[in-house]
Amino acid sequence: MATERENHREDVAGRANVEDTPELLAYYDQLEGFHAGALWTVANKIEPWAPKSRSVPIVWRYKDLRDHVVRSVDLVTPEKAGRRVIYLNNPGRQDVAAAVGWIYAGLQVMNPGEVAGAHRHSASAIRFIMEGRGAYTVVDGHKMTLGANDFVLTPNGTWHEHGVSADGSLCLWQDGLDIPFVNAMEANFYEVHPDLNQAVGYAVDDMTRTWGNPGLTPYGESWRKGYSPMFKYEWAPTYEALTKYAGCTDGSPFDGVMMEYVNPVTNGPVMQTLGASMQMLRPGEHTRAHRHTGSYLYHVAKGRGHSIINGKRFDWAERDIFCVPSWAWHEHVNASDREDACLFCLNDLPVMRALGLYREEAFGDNGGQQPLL
Ligand code: GTQ
Repeated sequence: MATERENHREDVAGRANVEDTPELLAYYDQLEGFHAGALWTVANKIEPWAPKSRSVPIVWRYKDLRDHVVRSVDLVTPEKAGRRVIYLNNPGRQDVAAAVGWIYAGLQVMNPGEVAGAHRHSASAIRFIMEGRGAYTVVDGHKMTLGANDFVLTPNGTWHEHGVSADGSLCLWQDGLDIPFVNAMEANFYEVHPDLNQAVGYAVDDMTRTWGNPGLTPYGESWRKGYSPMFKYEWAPTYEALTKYAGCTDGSPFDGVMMEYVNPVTNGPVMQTLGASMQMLRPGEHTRAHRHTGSYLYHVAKGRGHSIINGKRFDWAERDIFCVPSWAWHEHVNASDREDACLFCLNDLPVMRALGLYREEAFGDNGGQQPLL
């Protein structure tokens, strides 16, 4: 395992260490003219000792952003904007519009009675409901009603549209998509629904009612698509599951009591490219620091506390969103001695695991990083 010191040493045997000479510089110019280059001029950059994320750890505070997001309601219509969204723009990832790594995220807002038309794309999406009554999403003709902390999937290639019923209230939610990843793969297609809105063809919430029953699967039904048929995961059963599990486990020293959302047919991730989990930090809990590959976007579903990411402290409260870039040290602290805190996490772990790129490491034995700030 490369240490931090080794990461900065590029002059070791076996690593590129060629000094520029006028002759070499002229040679590089010549190669460039033929769209070629000498590997030793880039080798140490393109083959780092350990992952070097360009993403910056950030917390997006809801108290700072909410009013700005709501302002967009007066500025643009969903018809004109397609999706009325303010996206999270990581300073290290502006070129690909990512919140962290290859994950895009945004805050979408909708008034009662508004609808954002149906479309489909190669990117997969989730939405995590933040506030409001009456929000719904339609996925391939299945309508899902959505409340706070519910989490809904719109997988790769599915038609989807969002709206708020006329008797609802102003709704805000977090979108999370693998747009930057699919663009990096140069595989993104996009299509608008010919009728602009889909016909609802099933009983409301049928997919969760069919596939979302603990320990039971519908007799005689089959599902072979690459994503979960349980399009919506509700907050109440999620919190109940965490509470039950917390009653009989010590949890992980690094993550507290954590559960992954799964495809009930495979027990694997909810979609092929995006995974999600919810973790409970018990009152006063301070997790041990570790790091792993993959990009992680946390949404504070409940409570308040802070996380130390690469030595820097980030305070968070309910509805704040923060990111942990690949291979960044991180530990979480629940600030309350009485209440638990819950963190929803969207990540690209399914990609890391499927491609054999997942790796993790604990931070020594001292139980935590020393915050620099
Ligand atoms: O709702 O389908 O924030 O396609 C960005 C792109 C949301 C969506 C976003 C999208 C959507």
